[in-house]
Amino acid sequence: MSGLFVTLEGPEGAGKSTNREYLAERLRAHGVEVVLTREPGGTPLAERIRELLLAPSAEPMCEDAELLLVFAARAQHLAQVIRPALARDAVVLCDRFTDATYAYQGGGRGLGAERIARLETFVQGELRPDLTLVFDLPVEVGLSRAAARGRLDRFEQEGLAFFQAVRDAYLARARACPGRYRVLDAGQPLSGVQQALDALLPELLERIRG
Ligand code: T5A
Repeated sequence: MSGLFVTLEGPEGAGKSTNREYLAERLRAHGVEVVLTREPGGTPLAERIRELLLAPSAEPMCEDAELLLVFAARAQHLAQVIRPALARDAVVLCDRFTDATYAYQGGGRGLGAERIARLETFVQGELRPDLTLVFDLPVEVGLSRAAARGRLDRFEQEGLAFFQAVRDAYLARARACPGRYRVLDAGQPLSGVQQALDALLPELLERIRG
């Protein structure tokens, strides 16, 4: 077996957390070591940075501070969790990674992709996900799912145009590099999304078994 770095992406409320548990169970049933993690966060220190990023604050967070905090959390996460797991040939299922930075800070906030790419190389070196699952759905549907959970975080308080730009950025990235991305219809009932994941399982297992 060889390690595999799989990221789950998509706009708010797309079902990434729900489905990463499902996918992890399916892989474990085949004897695969799966490390489930998330961004921003994934280590105690990175989770503290996550709190800073998500908490609504009276002092507006400037865009550069947001971008650097996201990458600071990522550097810690890579060093403590992701690289060690891949080095021992585990499968890493990560709820959001750098595609989220291109979508939220790039698409949503309008920061240039070149600046993000420079930080990506600085923090990650050559490391990129092997496979990225984009859970795609209309932004209104995702936001209403997120709102049903109660209090909104700092990102969830953004307007529809922000989330439309996030969704568009994800889809543009998937179109530009179809080998790495699989776009799933996350607006359908959960059973349908899970059937789509089941259909992906043979490909995943083949890649894991090298
Ligand atoms: N961020 C993150 C950046 O700006 N830059 C970055 O680089 C990174 C890494 C993180 C925030 O940080 C930002 C983006 C985010 O705003 P988060 O918690 O990871 O926050 O992201 P959220 O999208 O806010 O997480 P959510 O929990 O809202 O979404 P999920 O995980 O996609 O959805 P999930 O599984 O929790 O499901 C939401 C609800 O919908 C239901 C579930 O039961 C749940 O109640 N649901 C469905 N209902 C009907 N049909 C289906 N198919 C369903 N699937 C799920």
